[in-house]
Amino acid sequence: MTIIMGILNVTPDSFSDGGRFAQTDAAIARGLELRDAGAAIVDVGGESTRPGAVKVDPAQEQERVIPVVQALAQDGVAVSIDTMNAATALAAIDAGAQLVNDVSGGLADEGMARVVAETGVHYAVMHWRGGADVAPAFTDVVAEVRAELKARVAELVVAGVDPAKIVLDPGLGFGKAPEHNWALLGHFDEIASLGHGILIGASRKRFVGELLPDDAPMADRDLPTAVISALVARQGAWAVRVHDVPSTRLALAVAAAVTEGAS
Ligand code: PMM
Repeated sequence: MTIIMGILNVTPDSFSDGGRFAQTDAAIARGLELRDAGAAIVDVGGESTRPGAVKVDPAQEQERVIPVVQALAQDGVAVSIDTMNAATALAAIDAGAQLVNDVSGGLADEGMARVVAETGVHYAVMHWRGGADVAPAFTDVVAEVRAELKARVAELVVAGVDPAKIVLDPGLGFGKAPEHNWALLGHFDEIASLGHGILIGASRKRFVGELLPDDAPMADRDLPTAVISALVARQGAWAVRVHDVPSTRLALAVAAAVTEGAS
């Protein structure tokens, strides 16, 4: 059964929530709401990775996320920390985070592998070639992403990370054109054949928005996002990372019912 990772961006410049949850109390309340709506994990991030976003300094990042991680963990919420910084990951693990979600897959901070190895937390390793602003350059996106993720896993294992703790993410929208994202979704099996759980982050991304009229509000992207959730659930995805939990929860229930019907 595919689980839901609810997105909690604690950033003033997050494109998808307009920074509404920048304040700690509001962020904690939103995290609890995500859990109550059906998120098995709440993914707390303090640095926007959207194209053009400014880098935050790790101290500022920690100021944003650590009180939120701590409060949610104390309330029994399973928390993941969305960070590329080893120091932030370690502080979040100390505050109760159970999973590190690293969009750089360990490439941005060479200290990350050690933090993950020594603490024994789960590690979501995303495909990344240097950020959201990197121009898409693929001749065979599925083969290249697969090979690069495989190489990443090999390096992390050498650095001491337990392969059983690694989940992989093809990194939709990160240095990828719409056709690359659709190809990765269409060839889900080839990424899954690496033998790790697969995390998919399609929620509200620009390539999803391209299916809608130009003036469609951000929330209109939740329906196509939920459809993607159902499709990848049918392919055995470990988790989907989404902003709107109720729509994806329903979509996953449909997928589960169809799977049950086929058994
Ligand atoms: N996308 C974003 C941020 N973190 N983490 C993972 N594992 N996979 C993703 O696709 C991903 C991520 C950017 O989206 P957001 O700004 O809406 O959170």
